[in-house]
Amino acid sequence: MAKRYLILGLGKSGLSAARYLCRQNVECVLADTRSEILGLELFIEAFPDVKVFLEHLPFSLLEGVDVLVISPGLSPQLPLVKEAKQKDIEIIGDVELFCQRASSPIIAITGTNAKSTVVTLIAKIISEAGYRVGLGGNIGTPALELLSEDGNEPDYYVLELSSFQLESTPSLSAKVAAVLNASPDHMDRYDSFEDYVTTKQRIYHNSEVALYNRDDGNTYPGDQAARKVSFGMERSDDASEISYFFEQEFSQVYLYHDNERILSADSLLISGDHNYLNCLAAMAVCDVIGIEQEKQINSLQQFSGLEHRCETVANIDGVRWINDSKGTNIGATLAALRGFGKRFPKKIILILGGVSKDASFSPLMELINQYVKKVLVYGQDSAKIIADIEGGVNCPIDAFESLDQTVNDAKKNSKNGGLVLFSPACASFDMFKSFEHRGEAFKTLVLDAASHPSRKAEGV
Ligand code: UMA
Ligand code: ADP
Repeated sequence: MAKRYLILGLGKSGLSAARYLCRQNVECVLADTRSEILGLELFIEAFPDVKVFLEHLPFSLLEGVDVLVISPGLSPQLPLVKEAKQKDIEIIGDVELFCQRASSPIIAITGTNAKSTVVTLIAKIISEAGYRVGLGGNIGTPALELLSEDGNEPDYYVLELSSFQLESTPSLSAKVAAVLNASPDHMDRYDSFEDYVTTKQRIYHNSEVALYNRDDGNTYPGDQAARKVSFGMERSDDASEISYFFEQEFSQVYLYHDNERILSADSLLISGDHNYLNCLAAMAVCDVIGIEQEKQINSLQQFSGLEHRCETVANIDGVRWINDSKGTNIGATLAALRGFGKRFPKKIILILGGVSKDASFSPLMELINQYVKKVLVYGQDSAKIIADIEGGVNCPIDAFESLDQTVNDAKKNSKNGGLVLFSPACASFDMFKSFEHRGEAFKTLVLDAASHPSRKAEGV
């Protein structure tokens, strides 16, 4: 008998699941806890007979339902979802529907940080090597939108997967799967860090090759994959393992694959240890699928980094301004401080602020003490950030009401040869629609301050 679906959550991924199922004439009902949904009108125009429930979602919606398709942003603790579990209704996500249908090899990448950078690099290398590639998942394009209606598939799918998506994707069986790193994030959703790591590790299940980070034990796949490949900051001690790493020789850093020197870090447009790791991860994946090394190198050397990730906004009066708005957790901000710290010791003004997601900010203290001359804090969780770090840092910390005031203060306090690093270590939703919106706001404030120095300096 045909199954009946309830699609819960009508954001990008929920609507993609609804379109996918409705096009196949599968019986489904749509629901969302919100009262207004972007894109819903268009959906209803295309599928006027489908029932949609908004805001108040009674348990009776589950009557006759076989499968609940849950959106990644919705907590499994939502009463309706808990009730569905109690009733033994199958609960899956949009990526699960995709995995059930897709037949080209899937490269699946997760990690607390670096996912978007690494999947973008992999997709760029694959397509520049002449293959067709579908890039999607958490990076923005819902996985189901990569399936074309005529069934013509790309040669490879490259999926960025969040822990939320991995909660509800049991059929994933990747050609290559990677957990790039794991540090505390989304602690408002998971019971513990271990719980979060276990969810990330689901990506390895049934994978052909597992790629992990030797410097981060939480990424180790154990026996979950047929073959293991690893990358890290140093050469592996284990001779039996295929290993990617980088090494400094005099003042030059080189990227290696086993004993073979592949390229000099100076030939790349992106910099910082974290970005060298990202290139190594991309190379490891592309080697598994057999892409020629020369083609990989060409693509890596042309990549100038993604917007809002350690992006240089401007050099103004000898001060470099960095927009790292995608730094939404402590791990990302640590990577940014490590990346810039040695070049700007005690010359960094660090801007933190936003929604903490229940993280502790104390792991930032050591690098703040090494590299930062002043910390500026703004936004919803300012008091928590200050409480977490003030007992352990040796530089001033100032709090501001708005990002505007924060940028003005950074401008007043920065000196020739210094760096202002906007790497908030928090989510953006207290004041902005998204990390992109926050990054654009920061860039506008910086460039505006540059074109009207006296007006902005006065905070008018
Ligand atoms: N929401 C409700 N009620 C509902 C449904 C959703 O309040 O009934 C809220 C959610 O709590 C959330 C927001 O609406 O605050 C969006 O949630 P969603 O699940 O509908 O999101 P989509 O629009 O479908 O986008 C999702 C991913 N969003 C999340 O995981 C929160 C997008 O990742 C992803 O690009 C998209 O699918 C396509 O695959 C975004 C993200 O923030 C970038 N991801 C998190 C992260 O990177 O940290 C995991
Ligand atoms: P994600 O998609 O996992 O959020 P991004 O590539 O968008 O990853 O980068 C998110 C943040 O993490 C940015 O602040 C970026 O500078 C930082 N970052 C990038 N690569 C790494 C890495 N290898 N380790 C830690 N942080 C990283």
